[in-house]
Amino acid sequence: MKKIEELTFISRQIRIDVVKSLAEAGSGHLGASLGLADVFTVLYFSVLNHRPDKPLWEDRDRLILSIGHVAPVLYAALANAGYFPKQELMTLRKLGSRLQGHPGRDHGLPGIELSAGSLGQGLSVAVGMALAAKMDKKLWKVFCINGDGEMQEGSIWEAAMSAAYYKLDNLTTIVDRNKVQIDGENSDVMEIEPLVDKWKSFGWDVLLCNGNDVSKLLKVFSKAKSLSGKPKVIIAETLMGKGVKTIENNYKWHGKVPAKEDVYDFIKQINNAYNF
Ligand SMILES: Cc1ncc(C[n+]2csc(CCOP(=O)(O)OP(=O)(O)O)c2C)c(N)n1
Ligand SMILES: [Mg+2]
Repeated sequence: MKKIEELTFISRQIRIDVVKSLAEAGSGHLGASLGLADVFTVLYFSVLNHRPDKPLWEDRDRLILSIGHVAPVLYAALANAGYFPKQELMTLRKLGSRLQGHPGRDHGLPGIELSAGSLGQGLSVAVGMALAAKMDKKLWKVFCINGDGEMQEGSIWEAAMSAAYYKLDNLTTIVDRNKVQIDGENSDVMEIEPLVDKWKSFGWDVLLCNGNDVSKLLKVFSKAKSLSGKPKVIIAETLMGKGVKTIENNYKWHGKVPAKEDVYDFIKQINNAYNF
């Protein structure tokens, strides 16, 4: 099987797992979890240097999820990569589960690098880790996932400024550019454009990419890897709800889940999107 076909197959599985686990939970964030399925697939199955059998391997690349609300796609990627048994996905948000609505390091789930949920913090943590790696002369890399609504947090720009100052070319952040957030379009809440110019002016290398195309994502990560001297940001253009046509690009699905009786239809739509 070709690499791209394999990754595409995995991203479909991750989308299905996200839908099933959220429907079982009865609450949570479906929209951006579906939108980010391709980014997580490419990261966990191609880009990251990691060992699911040894989650705390010292030389692993670190993936910092700043937008903790998309925990379902992180959990689905980790389970499919072999960090923990897939059946545990169905315990999402249940009392006592290691899979809480937002990731918590102290819940004992392997592969979780940061307790997250309060927006605007992950990039600062990623900067600290990347700086630590540089100081210790370690070769591992740091990747961060941010939301576009999250760009409205002032702390993002403080972190961005420091990353450029310290020339952290071992840091790549991915901005989920779905153009929507909890209450509507980013531009109706607080415009974040011109986003490329903003990052450039903060001293970052900026790459734009279709975040719902695994082959384009592979290329952009490879391009990012080849750049040195500055931190890198990949602005990944995604669709909220990607794969389930009837909910795509609708901000009302930021924090909604399908009813159990709709799961079959949602999975059917995902399979149709993949010509399955
Ligand atoms: C500091 C903070 N403020 C508000 C929230 C509530 N909140 C959770 S997700 C979200 C929307 C963020 O927008 P975006 O990053 O675009 O995520 P998307 O809606 O695309 O999933 C908000 C306001 C939060 N988690 N943390
Ligand atoms: Mg958004």
